[in-house]
Amino acid sequence: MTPDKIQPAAITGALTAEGLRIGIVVSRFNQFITDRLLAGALDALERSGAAADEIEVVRVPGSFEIPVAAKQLAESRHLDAVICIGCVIRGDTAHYEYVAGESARGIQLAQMDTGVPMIFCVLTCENLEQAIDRAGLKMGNKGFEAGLTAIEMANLSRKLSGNSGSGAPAAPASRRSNSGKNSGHGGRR
Ligand code: INI
Repeated sequence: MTPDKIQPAAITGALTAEGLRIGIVVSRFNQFITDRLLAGALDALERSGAAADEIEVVRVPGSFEIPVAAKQLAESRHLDAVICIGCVIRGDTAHYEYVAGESARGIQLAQMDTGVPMIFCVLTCENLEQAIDRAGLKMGNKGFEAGLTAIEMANLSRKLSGNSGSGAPAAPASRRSNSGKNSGHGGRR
């Protein structure tokens, strides 16, 4: 006879955005696409109960610039999550590889440095058609998915860091200037 399997309860993040502070960094490059992703993200946040004045939108020139803005935004505004929106489309040269790769790498570094969940909503497409399909056509809207992911991760992060909600205190300056060594939320909230 096999022993009963244990079923530990999983810690999960709720899908309600009430009381969350969310940042969105959006690239102007391929703005035809990124504006639609932004609209999808805002739709997800609004329908989940987010307040307009708790959402901070920042625009940057291209996907390459997203990481530094996302990091600064997360650190200075005490956000629960940051959605990073961009669109990289392959061209004739290797430029695409550098922009897409460094954007992804930088966003990951930013979230590990700050401890603030950063949602990767940078499309990396072979052509414009693929991008359009992911910005509200055949493949849905990846911005909407990113909005939901931000909400889940923000709530999960609050639980894991033992913080139940609003009123996040500023991270002490000493910690902020020491980013990279601060692997968690630390004094951020
Ligand atoms: N930026 C993008 O967001 N998508 C692209 O497809 C792209 N391409 O192909 O060049 C792009 N380049 C600009 C880049 O992000 C920087 O803004 C630029 O290199 C200045 O640092």
